[in-house]
Amino acid sequence: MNILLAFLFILFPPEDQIKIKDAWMRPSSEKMATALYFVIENKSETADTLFQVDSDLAERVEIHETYSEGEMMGMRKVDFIVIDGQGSFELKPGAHHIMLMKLKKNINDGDKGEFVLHFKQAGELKITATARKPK
Ligand SMILES: [Cu+2]
Repeated sequence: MNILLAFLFILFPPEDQIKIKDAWMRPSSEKMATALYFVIENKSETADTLFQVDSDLAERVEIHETYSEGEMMGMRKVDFIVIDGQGSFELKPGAHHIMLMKLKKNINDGDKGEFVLHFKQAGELKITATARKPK
């Protein structure tokens, strides 16, 4: 029985090495920008890297971090986010986020948007985010 289970495990490796939780975005307007947030959970032993996010909602999508320099707060593009093996990473207001620039349409409270996340190990992952105001 155990041999059979091991065999099945090889044939069908668990798909959700990466789990995305609580995906949400801020309501915004056409031509403006907004941010997408979610929690990444890495169930695998190996570290993984998020390096690209695609969306039909915006003309440009970038991974951003928030930084402070003295009294000044700003945000800037980063090339990737690393999630440790058996670790998690939270994108949230005031920290890392996915920046959606030049929105192609209004995003209203309750609207849903689809995104494709690209990970080095886990590959492509499709997620749905709901628009809501920050809690
Ligand atoms: Cu930003």
